[in-house]
Amino acid sequence: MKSGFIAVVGRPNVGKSTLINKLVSEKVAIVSDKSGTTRENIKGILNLKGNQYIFIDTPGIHKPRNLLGSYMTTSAINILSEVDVILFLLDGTESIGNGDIFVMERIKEAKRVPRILALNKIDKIKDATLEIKRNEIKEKLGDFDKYIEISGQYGFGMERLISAIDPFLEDGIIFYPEDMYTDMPTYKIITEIVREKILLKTRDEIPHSVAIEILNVEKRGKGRDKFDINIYVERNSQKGIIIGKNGSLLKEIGIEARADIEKLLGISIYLTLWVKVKDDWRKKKPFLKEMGYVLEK
Ligand SMILES: Nc1nc2c(ncn2[C@@H]2O[C@H](COP(=O)(O)OP(=O)(O)OP(=O)(O)O)[C@@H](O)[C@H]2O)c(=O)[nH]1
Ligand SMILES: [Mg+2]
Repeated sequence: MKSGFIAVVGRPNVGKSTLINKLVSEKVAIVSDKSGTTRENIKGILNLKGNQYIFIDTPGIHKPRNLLGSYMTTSAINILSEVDVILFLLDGTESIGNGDIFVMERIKEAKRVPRILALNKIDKIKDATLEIKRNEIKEKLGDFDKYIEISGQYGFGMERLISAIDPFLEDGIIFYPEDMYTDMPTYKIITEIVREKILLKTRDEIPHSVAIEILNVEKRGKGRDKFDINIYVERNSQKGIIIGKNGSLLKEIGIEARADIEKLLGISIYLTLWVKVKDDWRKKKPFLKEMGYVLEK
């Protein structure tokens, strides 16, 4: 029996969360085409052939523009020193830029642990380009303990990825029960479901300006449980957009979120969404603390 903690890191949008969901075969982390989807470290646990792989999904490492951004990037960087393996993910459809080099520098600063480089999204890359990529990686990022090419979305290269990690697992302890695939509490998963629906239906600054909080849960015995959820935005104009014409967008968000929450909980619920404005909340420490976006001491 072996186990290990594997930090999955990289720039925003390279496919970290998609990969972890695929590995764990469960939707642990929300995914979207917008950079900055993941805000916190999230564990996705895979039990395979007696081994336990604890993958840690991390927020994309970027140059922060506010306190929320610093929290996100710092969470990802801090975890680098606490794991057995670092899995650095690159988006194969893009050339290696300053963002990737910045991540590499942070990896080099962390405690030395095995480093695996995974070139992701190869479903979109021609074979001939792969050779060029390999050279570009060597030149710009240096050498890794292992190098693999994968597609998290389509599940290409998952066995090779597991085989690349295997030599670095530690003997002995299994940390989590076999039926546990994440350490995220149910209430957190619920707020993430709502956030995902908004991410998928809005654009520009709105997805980044949204924070979700469960205001109240009323357990009603034989009746349906009632959930009241707050959606915080930073501006009045954003509130209008999320609500939509005659409440149409908020209604759509509610219908889709309720369906997913019901699936998660295995019961029918009532869901009411409230949109509230908190000016510039991403810059305000007390509010970030309330939302859980602060580093543990
Ligand atoms: N073609 C292709 N697209 C992918 C693949 N993996 C992820 N994507 C897409 O890339 C986008 C970003 O995916 P995420 O998994 O949210 O990326 P992330 O690295 O977790 O992003 P952040 O949480 O913002 O740091 C989404 O639109 C995915 O559908 C892949 O293997 N192939
Ligand atoms: Mg993510």
